[in-house]
Amino acid sequence: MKTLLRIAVQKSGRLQEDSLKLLKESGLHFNNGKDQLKTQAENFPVELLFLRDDDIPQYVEDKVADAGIVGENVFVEKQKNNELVRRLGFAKCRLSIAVPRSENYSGTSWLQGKNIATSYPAIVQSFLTKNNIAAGIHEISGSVEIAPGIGLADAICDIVSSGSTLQSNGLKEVEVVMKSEAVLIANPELDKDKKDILDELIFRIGTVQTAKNNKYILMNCPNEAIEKITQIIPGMKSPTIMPLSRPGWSSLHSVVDENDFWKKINLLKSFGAEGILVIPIEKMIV
Ligand code: PRT
Ligand code: ZN
Repeated sequence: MKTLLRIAVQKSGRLQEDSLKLLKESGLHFNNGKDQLKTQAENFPVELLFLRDDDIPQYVEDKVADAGIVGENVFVEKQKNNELVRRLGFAKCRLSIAVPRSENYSGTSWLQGKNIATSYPAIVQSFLTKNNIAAGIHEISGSVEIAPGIGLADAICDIVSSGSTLQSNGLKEVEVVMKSEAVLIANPELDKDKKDILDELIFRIGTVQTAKNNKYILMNCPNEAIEKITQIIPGMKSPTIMPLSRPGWSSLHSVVDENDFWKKINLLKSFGAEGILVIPIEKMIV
């Protein structure tokens, strides 16, 4: 029987859409009809299992799934026999301690002897231990942000993204305990066939991520500017240069890092570049 790598993804929630999108961009074709428990890719030896995110690390440890996509916060909290094989760059957030806005928070010593409500007791305990603080941990599974308001705890430790949930509950963020993003985890003891499939998938994810961080850029420029432009956007090896029918001008094609792009654009214009086009890249193999 053909080996399939079983990958657990969130059944519904914040991670689901981007997880499936990344797998599709990595070239996997599958149907993900609503309420399906599992589905098999048509063109790649992968089966997807749809599960609650909190259960995924345990299933990966038990080899019910071979790999999974979860928030790093869940991976760290569960402390299962899982290996982090790739950061995926979406669902970015932080796990932070927040206290009522009226409190005069002076530093971690403020937490001494207090009660902290959280869904992440293991992460909070290790933060407290590291900071030599003895505090109570009150584990609750949802609506953590209301705990101080109803007298259940003095502080909370919860996921923060924009900060608006804290804001609307009269809380302020005082310590970032960890930063998180979606991660691909796997059982560390996969057999060779499964490991080969996982490695191929990781390679493909890499090409998608590299492509996302880069843009294809085209522009017209005076010939005397080619050298200066080449120095700031060298591309993968060197830019492609084609003469324009207008004497003294060329069309220059290159690849530019998305993060550098805005910094470089004014420089390119100052060198005389015109008609600059920036185009997304689908896959990039370096
Ligand atoms: O049903 P299931 O158990 O699978 O899902 P879930 O409800 O446990 O998780 P879900 O879908 O809410 O989140 C999945 C993962 O997304 C989390 O484990 C994080 O890694 C990541 N993530 C990214 C977030 C957020 N951003 C986020 N903003 N998870 C939760 N939130 C919540 C947070 O709990 C708080 O209530 O959003 C609120 C804060 O958001 P802001 O923007 O108001 O600060
Ligand atoms: Zn969950």
